[in-house]
Amino acid sequence: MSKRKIVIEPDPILRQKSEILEKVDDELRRLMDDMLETMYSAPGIGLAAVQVGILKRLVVIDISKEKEKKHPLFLINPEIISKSKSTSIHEEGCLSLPGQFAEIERPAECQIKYIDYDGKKKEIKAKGLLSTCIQHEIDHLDGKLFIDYLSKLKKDMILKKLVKHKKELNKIVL
Ligand code: GNR
Ligand code: NI
Repeated sequence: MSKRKIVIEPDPILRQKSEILEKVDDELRRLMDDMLETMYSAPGIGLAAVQVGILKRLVVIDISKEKEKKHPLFLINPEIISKSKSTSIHEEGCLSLPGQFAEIERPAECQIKYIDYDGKKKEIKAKGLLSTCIQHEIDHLDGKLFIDYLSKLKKDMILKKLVKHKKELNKIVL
């Protein structure tokens, strides 16, 4: 397994739509393993393939707490089948928006279908943090970030900070 580099906003790739995967093979499983390692090391509770520069409809999630047993979820071609009318508000962060957090309102519950690590069709119903995280990740697959739900003023403030942050990062690398 190897850790991959996470793409930081602003970057045009984060705005592109990811493509459906046609087959589940060892190469894809290798990529999922790398994504999981990258997510755990960040640390984060979810990661979409586009965040490591790959425009495929692929997500890894693990919302288990530090002391609990790890419980990774691998979602290939995830699709929301239904969303609840009731909403909930969670503070969200994103590994592509380091240091930025905001309260975002989304449907409280969702039902999704996807293909799992072994290529089997699955369906799950999610609520709470898992539901929030799944919706955040599926947004990534459609080129959407949580800052898109904020007012233009708040969004521009965050983008300005990220431009500055990326310049600092480049100074260290170069
Ligand atoms: O690590 C993450 N935490 C998080 C917290 C609340 C709602 C969504 C998330 S996902 C985020 C990792 C990430 O950027 N996934 O795309
Ligand atoms: Ni994210």
